[in-house]
Amino acid sequence: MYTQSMDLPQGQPGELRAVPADAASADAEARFDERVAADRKVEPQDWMPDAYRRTLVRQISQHAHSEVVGMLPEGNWVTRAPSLERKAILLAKIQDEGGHGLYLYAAAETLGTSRDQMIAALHSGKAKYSSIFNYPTLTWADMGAIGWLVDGAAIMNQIPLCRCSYGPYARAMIRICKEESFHQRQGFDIMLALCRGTPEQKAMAQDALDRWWWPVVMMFGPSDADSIHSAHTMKWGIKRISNDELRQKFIDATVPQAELLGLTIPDPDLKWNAERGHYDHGPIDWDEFWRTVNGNGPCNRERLAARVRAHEKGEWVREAALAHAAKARARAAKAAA
Ligand code: BYC
Repeated sequence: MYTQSMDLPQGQPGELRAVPADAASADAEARFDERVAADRKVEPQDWMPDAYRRTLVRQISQHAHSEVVGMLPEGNWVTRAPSLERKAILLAKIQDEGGHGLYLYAAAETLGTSRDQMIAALHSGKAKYSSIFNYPTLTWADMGAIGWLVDGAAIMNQIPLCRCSYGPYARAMIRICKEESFHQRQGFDIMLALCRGTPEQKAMAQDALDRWWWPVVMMFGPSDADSIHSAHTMKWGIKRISNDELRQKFIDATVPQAELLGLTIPDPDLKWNAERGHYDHGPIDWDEFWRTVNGNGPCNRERLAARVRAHEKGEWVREAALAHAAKARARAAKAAA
């Protein structure tokens, strides 16, 4: 779907072109504000403020990197899935995450930033990816917890992004959310099977919930008071719902699911507040969050090293694809002559 958006005026095939800021006429900014206020999509060929472009590239590339790095903790369990069916499902899910990364890199490319630039920023440690993928996957129940909780949190965060003001990002999110919903169900299904199984299996499910709960609650980002980007991203219609509101929605939706599984959420302060109509929760360990975001979580180094290794090992594939494309172009040119 993005190849159409990439087809910008005066561009050569394969060349990234975005309308430069200095192409703006005097009233371009007013037209941009009007468009956003009227909830009409901003498209790649439209004029946009530089700060809007930069913030989109930051968020979309961070999101794309999260999808791709997010393949690693699950990839760790493909060979150890307990049945052929579970293996096939897990493989399909991981493959979906790679696809999500691809849609998102393509959406960011429409803003004039190449995939090579984004990947170089990830590999040099400059670009972020979601904190959640820096935690280890120790047992099969972690595959259930990731699907149920991590994908569950991702859906909560991503559904509002389907209404994001930037067209290519919003359209990518629609497809991604459909797939995430399947991912969430497969995770819950793993948890349900374990909770209906032997006492050891149920204990494994509880242990996974104990380890993943707080990192997932943190996934929504810093509290609203500390969210440096929210004011702008909300004004521009990129973000529609704040970090804390999404976190609360996630907790409210997940508590009954844990009850159905017969599992205990590891938060002694978690209780229904009838006055607010929401669950109250205990304090979040923001030191742990920032430690992980800043590169010092349990698996940050391992994850980045695995990505860099995979990229280097894939060099020959990229070279072969480019060589093949060049030969095909030459053949087509010869045939046309
Ligand atoms: N981890 O001002 P704030 C998936 C950073 S993958 C790391 O609130 P913003 C899946 C933030 O970037 C789903 N960093 O920022 C895949 C900023 O730093 P910079 C991933 C975080 O952008 C495989 C600083 O903290 N989802 O579902 O307004 C298998 C201040 O934050 C995090 C997305 O990427 C974090 N958790 O709001 C299974 C969704 N949180 O950039 C599942 C798209 C915050 O200034 N992204 N930071 O250096 C967003 O919605 C927003 O970017 C966030 C943060 C809500 C994450």
